[in-house]
Amino acid sequence: MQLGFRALMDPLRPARAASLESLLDAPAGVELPRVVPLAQQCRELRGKLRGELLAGGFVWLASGDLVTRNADVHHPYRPASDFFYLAGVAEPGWGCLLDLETGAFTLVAPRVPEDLAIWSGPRPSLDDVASQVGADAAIYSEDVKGLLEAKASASNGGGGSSSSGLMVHTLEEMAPALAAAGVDGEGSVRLTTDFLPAALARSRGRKTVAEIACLLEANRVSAAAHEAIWRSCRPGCYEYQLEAAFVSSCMGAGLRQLGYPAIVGSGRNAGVLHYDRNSSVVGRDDLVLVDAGAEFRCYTADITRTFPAAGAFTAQSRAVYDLTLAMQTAALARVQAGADWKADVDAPARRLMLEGLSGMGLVRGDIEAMLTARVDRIFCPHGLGHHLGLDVHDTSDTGAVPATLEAGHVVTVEPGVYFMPLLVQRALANPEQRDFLNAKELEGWMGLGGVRIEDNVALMPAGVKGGGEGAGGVLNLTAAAGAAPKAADAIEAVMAAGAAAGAARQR
Ligand SMILES: [Mn+2]
Repeated sequence: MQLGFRALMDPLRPARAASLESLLDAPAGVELPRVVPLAQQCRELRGKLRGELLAGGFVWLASGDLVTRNADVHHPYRPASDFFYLAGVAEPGWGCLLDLETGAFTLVAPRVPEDLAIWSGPRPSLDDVASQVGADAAIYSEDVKGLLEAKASASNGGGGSSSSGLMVHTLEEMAPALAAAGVDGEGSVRLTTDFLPAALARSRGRKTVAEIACLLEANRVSAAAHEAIWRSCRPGCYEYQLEAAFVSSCMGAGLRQLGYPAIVGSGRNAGVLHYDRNSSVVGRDDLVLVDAGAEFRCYTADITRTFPAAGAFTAQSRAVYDLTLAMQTAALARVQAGADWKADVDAPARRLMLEGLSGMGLVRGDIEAMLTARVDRIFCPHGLGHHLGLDVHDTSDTGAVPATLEAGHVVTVEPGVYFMPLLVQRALANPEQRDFLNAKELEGWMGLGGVRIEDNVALMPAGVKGGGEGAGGVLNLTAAAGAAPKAADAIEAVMAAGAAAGAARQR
């Protein structure tokens, strides 16, 4: 079904239309960011955080402990994001101290019983870990108190030290680990949680090129893993078997952990936003929505693709798919430094969705009136995206939802069109919304579940070679990954090749 979405796109900035294709693929002439040694990456981030905390004193962060799964079994370990950001260490029970005056960085290791080596193998040597992440020293936790008290008595006035003591900046959830090392905020070492949360949010919200390189690496592996699912999908399999194909592809490529539980929803499950039961049988006529991403150095990709289980879109599923892709194309074209997320990126995509649904005969009436009545929210109840980094819903000064886009921001762009029974039923019972819906026609679309298409986009920091401010500096990390194409025809082609290879193996 041709609905003429291109004509509906109405770019806010006509000049940008010419470079639209460059947003969909790796922009020509843009040098892709490269992963740098971990020590270099962390040293730069420590310097950046120091710039956010103008006063002196120390920063204390802790890696966090193993989390119990059941009895004496633990979940796979993942360090606290704020700790890993500065320290680059992925070991439970560690801490770190950043001297804000000198920049000296000290890792703090837990003292563990020697017998633990029998069960868990030898601990890494303190010096090895310190040199790997560019730390100036590594000490055991019993030496933390002495280090801080010596610093407090050596300093007299200025910076973070004064007659009232040495200031240690930390986060509420990380103070207990410091207390366990004998520093409880009484005496000459004072603790404060007033400044560090905002400083971390500001710093983490604007990525360095090295961090963007980590996200690109996560995207490379994750995009290829999405394709692996398309090639292996056979109707009649369980959703979790597609999840297994994703995990296998990521681990095979060297990335062991996902950034969040993989969402693999077929049929109506595709319309469940955070569906991760992944336990249904995939039907021949189903669309399958997969939202999954692996972590590289704890930086996660967050990619969504939707494909037809049997390898070919129907006219109906193709119409919804193409509409969603048109929404994403329109939103991507507006991602640039200075753009207002809600007005410039989110709103145009919603307007476009209502135009499309209207063309399909599913809604009717004036588009502006529908937006006022929040009819768009029936079919797309979530925002167009969020910040992305060490956390899948990453932190920034405005929280996970972007406000005004800036150089250094990395965001997801993820429009969706869903047919959720609960939301449609509610709308049909709502006098402000029901007249906009074509209930009879909608019935025939509910089995589709939904479509979401999600890419990760970096606004390259100013001064980066090949990037810089403005449109030229916007890099679609998922497109640059060179896998998991979005055009419906391209998806069908990958699936056809996968099916042919599978048949050849069977012969
Ligand atoms: Mn997302």
